[in-house]
Amino acid sequence: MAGTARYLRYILFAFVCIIVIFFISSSSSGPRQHLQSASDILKEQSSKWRGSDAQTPAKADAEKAGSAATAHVRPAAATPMSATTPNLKTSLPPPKADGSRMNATFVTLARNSDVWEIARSIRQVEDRFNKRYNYDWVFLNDAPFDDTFRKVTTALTSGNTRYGLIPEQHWSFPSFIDQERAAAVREDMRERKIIYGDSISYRHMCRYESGFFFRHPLMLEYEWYWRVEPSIELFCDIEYDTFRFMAENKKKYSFVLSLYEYVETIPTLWESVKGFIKEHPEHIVENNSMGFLSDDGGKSYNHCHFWSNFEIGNLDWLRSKAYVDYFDHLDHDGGFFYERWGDAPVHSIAAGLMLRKDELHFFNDIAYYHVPFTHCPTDEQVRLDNKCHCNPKDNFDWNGYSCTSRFFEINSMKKPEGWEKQQ
Ligand SMILES: Nc1nc2c(ncn2[C@@H]2O[C@H](COP(=O)(O)OP(=O)(O)O)[C@@H](O)[C@H]2O)c(=O)[nH]1
Ligand SMILES: *[C@@H]1O[C@H](CO)[C@@H](O)[C@H](O)[C@H]1NC(C)=O
Ligand SMILES: *[C@@H]1O[C@H](CO)[C@@H](O)[C@H](O)[C@H]1NC(C)=O
Ligand SMILES: [Mg+2]
Repeated sequence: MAGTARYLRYILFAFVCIIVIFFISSSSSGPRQHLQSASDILKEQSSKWRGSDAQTPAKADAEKAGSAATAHVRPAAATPMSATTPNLKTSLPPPKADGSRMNATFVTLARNSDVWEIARSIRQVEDRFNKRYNYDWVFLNDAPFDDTFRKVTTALTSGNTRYGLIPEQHWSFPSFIDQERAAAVREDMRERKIIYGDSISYRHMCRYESGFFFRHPLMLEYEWYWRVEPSIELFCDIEYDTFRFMAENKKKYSFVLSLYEYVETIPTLWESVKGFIKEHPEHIVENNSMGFLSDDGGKSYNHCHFWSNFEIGNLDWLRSKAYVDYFDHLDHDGGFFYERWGDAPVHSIAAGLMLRKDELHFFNDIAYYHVPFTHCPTDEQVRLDNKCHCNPKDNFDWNGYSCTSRFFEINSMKKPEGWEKQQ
């Protein structure tokens, strides 16, 4: 009997010690926890402990040189976190290790000189999303990537990195383009101070993103892509696999920001689109998003487009006959060089006419910045739940220059509470 009592005293003493330790350790975790009862703290801490014996991606022992000269291949295996240095902040569940990852990659078009700007983007994408999924990252360039670019980007990513050179014929003037006419246009746009109006490389870039990146040999190996540009920001944790979301919800194209295009850069784009519709009516689907693109049933373009510096989309759709016929038609009309057609309106019009409305998705929970616009979720609970650090005052969604209201309206979507105050 006396022995049992002594054991009980030991157990009680140990329990008190544990509670004291929890109070000490939680006192540095912010004011949120001050009013919690001990049992809440115990529950919360124990769930953190459960999360922390999960696996984290192996980094240090990653094998650096892959078999192919252009790839840095890492083992998919993960190492258990050291038991002596538990990370109590690791509250996210680990990625599924059962091969349920999607056939997907990040893709970035960049110059060597973009290295520090893309480094910032990668860091944010990894911290907010990819450290849990370790998706591959494909880098494409019209010139060979240098050592610094490869080293820095490989060090920052959790998945395999692959570096592709763009073939010359995808980054040059096609034979049917009159170079003198194109040069005259650039000179005229320079005088009119149209942004990137005098740039040849920007035009090659827009044409490449419109018609070729998804056909690069490296990209042929994937079904899904997420485009990332230099100097972007991600403001919220993304606690689910966005690629899986796209597949399971039968989505093919997605956006976070939409706006009106500069008219001067696309004066005849819609004429070219109408020519395509006439030539290939079979590619235009029922229940499309014409209402997003046009206010008069298709006679004219209202210049609304999804901002394509962010995209999560389906590569097989871009490689489909419908999309390739569309790109070829536009390409032969010459506006990538005789005007300055951007890949954003080109992708958006394709998605608006050749996908069903319900195949497009607005990623409200991907809070995002690319100069000069921000998407920050309107709903406070969304921002708190996902640890967002954007200022809601910066949200562009309901601004008069945004087309996102229009997207909500044609899809009969309910706008979030408080949207009027952000107009
Ligand atoms: N390789 C390569 N990438 C480019 C070139 N010009 C632009 N890019 C990339 O194309 C994307 C869009 O260019 P950016 O300068 O961000 O244009 P903006 O967002 O429209 O102002 C970015 O990912 C750039 O890194 C180029 O001449 N060569
Ligand atoms: C991934 O998708 C590409 C393009 O659809 C396909 O060719 C490839 O076989 C797929 N890979 C896997 C592992 O399913
Ligand atoms: C278009 O939408 C209508 C109404 O929602 C539906 O009845 C019809 O089946 C849809 N058509 C296609 C091709 O999806
Ligand atoms: Mg950019």
